[in-house]
Amino acid sequence: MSLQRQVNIKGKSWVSRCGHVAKRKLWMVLGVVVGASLWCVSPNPGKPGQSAGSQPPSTSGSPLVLTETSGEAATYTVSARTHQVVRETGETSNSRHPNIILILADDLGYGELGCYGQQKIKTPNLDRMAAEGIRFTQFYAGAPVCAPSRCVLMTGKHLGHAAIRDNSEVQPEGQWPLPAEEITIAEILKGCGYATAAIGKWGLGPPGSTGDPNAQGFDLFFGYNCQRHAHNHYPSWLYRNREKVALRNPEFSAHQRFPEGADPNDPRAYAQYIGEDYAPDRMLAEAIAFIRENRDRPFFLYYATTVPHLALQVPQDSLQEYLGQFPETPYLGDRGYLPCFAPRATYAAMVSRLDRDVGRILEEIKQLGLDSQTLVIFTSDNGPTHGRGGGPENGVGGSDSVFFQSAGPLNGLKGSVFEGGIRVPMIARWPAKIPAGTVSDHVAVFYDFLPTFAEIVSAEVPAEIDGISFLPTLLGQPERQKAHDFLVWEFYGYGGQQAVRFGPWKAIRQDCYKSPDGPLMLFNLENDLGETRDVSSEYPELVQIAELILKTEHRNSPFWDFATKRRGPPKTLDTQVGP
Ligand SMILES: [Ca+2]
Repeated sequence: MSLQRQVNIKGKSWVSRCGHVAKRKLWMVLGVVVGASLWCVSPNPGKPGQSAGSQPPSTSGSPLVLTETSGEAATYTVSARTHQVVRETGETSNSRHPNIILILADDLGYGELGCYGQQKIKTPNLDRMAAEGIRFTQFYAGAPVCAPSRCVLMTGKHLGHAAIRDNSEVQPEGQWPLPAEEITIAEILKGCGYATAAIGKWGLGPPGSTGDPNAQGFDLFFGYNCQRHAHNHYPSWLYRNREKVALRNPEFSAHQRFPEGADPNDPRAYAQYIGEDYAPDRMLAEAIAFIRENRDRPFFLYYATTVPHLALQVPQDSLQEYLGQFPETPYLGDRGYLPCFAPRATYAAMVSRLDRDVGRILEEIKQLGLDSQTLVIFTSDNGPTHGRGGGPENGVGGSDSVFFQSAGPLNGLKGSVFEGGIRVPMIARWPAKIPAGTVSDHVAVFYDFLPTFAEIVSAEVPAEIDGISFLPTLLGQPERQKAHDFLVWEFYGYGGQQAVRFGPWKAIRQDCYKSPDGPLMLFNLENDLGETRDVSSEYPELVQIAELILKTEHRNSPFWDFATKRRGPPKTLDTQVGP
């Protein structure tokens, strides 16, 4: 059925073929046409025996041919068994759009889940989610750091086209905002009747700006608006929409050195970096409440947890699971963030607690009877934490991506367009639709989320997006799956970097601010997944193709440009523009 409806998103007239909402219109038409002569047709017909006025027929009636508002003729019958109107296609009135829960970890590496090969950190819930659903082996983040990656996710445009191409802080808080005209996933789903919530870390514009989550399609926002604020997992407040909600934590900086004279081997000396309300716990509670409140209608929950991003902080009950399991050197705060008595145990405990939280969300869905009508996706916004190789002496904030082999077999960490910075775990579970235990090597990327969700709800997508829906892969129909000719990253942080993946090939340029036309490296991921052997001199024609793709896919930005060394937007917002 191709019922179309006009919706208005940000002053633009938007044609949306949203089955659920459109069907309501149809039911109204049917109610008028059919109700008078047969019985009152509604999306929720009264149960037999209820005094709802008229009674459903006891047997299926003659087929009813109606012209839908699209002009198409369609045949309907009334099911004797379920008392529902059935379209010729078999579609019933109680079919509704699925709920969508998109869980985004922060700085979780490709190798940090058991189902992706992790040996030291336990992630039983995510491993089970993968066993019950699908696991992608070649899934890519939008960017190697937070804000641009989230911009790509929300808008369906790669970094060569995206509005936000680096982390760019503005004063007094927050990051440079998404422009008003950008169409987000949340706006598309909201336009299709979804309740929408963003819970966790936002990073795409301060409260009251054009990038405020409430101005970008989310009915509810709860969490950290500013990425810097999210450096502390025990903040003294979080936002609910634009209001500050107090937490039972003292105010303290997330970047401190261990006090001189204190004993680094005394765990009690670190108590000052732990509060009472762990922000991820509060965010989980909000997520569960949102799910419960919206159990009877389609909902979209974007759950952007702040874990396992630094600082290293975790409640004691989770820490206990790992204390004493690894050789430890107390971290004293000399490489940023907060001192930590047992940094490895703390990191592992943070990931396992996140895994526990995912398990709780899945359990809630099950308890509410929503299991089969809820698509749950888990992924990460970029690769694992860095720091000159990431070892125990170098890792930023006491992290140790070498010890945990956080990037698995990949080269590079957060901030790099080598695979380790951008290839991320991606698991999806939807019991009624996704065949259990599937592993897919389909090459997909953050900018595919928007068209995938749009396809699920039969909505139009904005004309200028770069993504391709991976719904066929989810549904176990690889023969229907369209492939990307190439993927592109054009990242303006960490010296400036570009990358393009086409087939098994990956071309990379670093230090773009120094040499915008510097040489491209070329790797063959099929036989060199670790990107250790540059074969650009052997395949000059492939280098030329990569060069052409990067040039063609670049769109000028007012804020970022390698050649003129424009490194970002202004540090303050001149005008606070919002609804
Ligand atoms: Ca991140």
